[in-house]
Amino acid sequence: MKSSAVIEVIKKPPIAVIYLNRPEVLNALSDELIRSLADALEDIDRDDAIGATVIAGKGRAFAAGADIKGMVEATEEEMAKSDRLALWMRLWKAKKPVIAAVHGFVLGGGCEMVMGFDIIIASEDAEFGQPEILIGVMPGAGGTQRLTRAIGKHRAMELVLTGRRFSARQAYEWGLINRVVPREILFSEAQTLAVEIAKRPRVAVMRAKEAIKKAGDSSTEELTFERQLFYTLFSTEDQKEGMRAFLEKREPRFKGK
Ligand code: DAK
Repeated sequence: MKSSAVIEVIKKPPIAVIYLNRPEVLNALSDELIRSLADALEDIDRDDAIGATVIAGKGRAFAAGADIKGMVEATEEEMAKSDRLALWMRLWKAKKPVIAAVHGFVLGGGCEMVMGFDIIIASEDAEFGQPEILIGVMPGAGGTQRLTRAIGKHRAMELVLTGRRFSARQAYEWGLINRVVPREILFSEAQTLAVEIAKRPRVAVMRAKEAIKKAGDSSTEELTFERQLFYTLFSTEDQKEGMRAFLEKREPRFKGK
């Protein structure tokens, strides 16, 4: 699997490492990036030399969310037609374990992406959040479902309705992530764990992953329900105002419609 302009793929059997590589926009998750990542994970699933993957971000963030530029002017109909959820679902269908090694901003779709992966290791500087409400929308890639499952209804409600960010330490205390480590050892921690898992019997690892997801992950139906609500917001004035305000670097003026 080759690297593309927006991701870098390095195979170091028995593991693979994938870097999100749009540092100039804090690794904003464009459709092209998600498609490249899904292609890479599917290639890794077919590669007998690889048993686990580490995903990390280049630059000062893991990912600040889906690419707002690519959504700002979309209509509800266009969003529904784009079928982005199907694209994102490909990421979470990876059969081999995926370990996210996150630092800096882990926001919106960035947070949603890693919640759908298998293990999350964060550096002390990582900041999580679902800030979509601040730009006139709501989480649309599993945030309302997976965050609620992980940390409970009341905490998820406060975070999603305010858009406030929370620290790696807080994420750990709430049970959202596996551990918090100093930035200098983030990558080596993730890599060591990936190698350990990659050395375990491959088929048993994949079956165990599948079984745990059945017990603790969101169903396609739940994600579809959330996505439909998310798309309806693209017919509101507040979505246009919120996203335009972000891109124009000004405060939004919401009207409640
Ligand atoms: N999209 C596009 N560009 C972004 C971006 C984003 N999400 N986040 C940052 N950037 C760009 C900025 O515009 C800026 O670009 P230039 O002005 O330099 O051209 C550059 O990255 C650096 O950002 P800042 O200058 O803003 O850096 P600061 O340190 O001042 O602030 C920040 C960092 C992370 C606090 C801030 O950038 C920020 O608030 N970013 C937006 C965070 C956000 O709102 N994220 C949620 C986006 S909505 C779905 C799938 C996915 C989703 C929904 C549905 N389906 C499958 C249905 C997900 C939706 C979202 O994630």
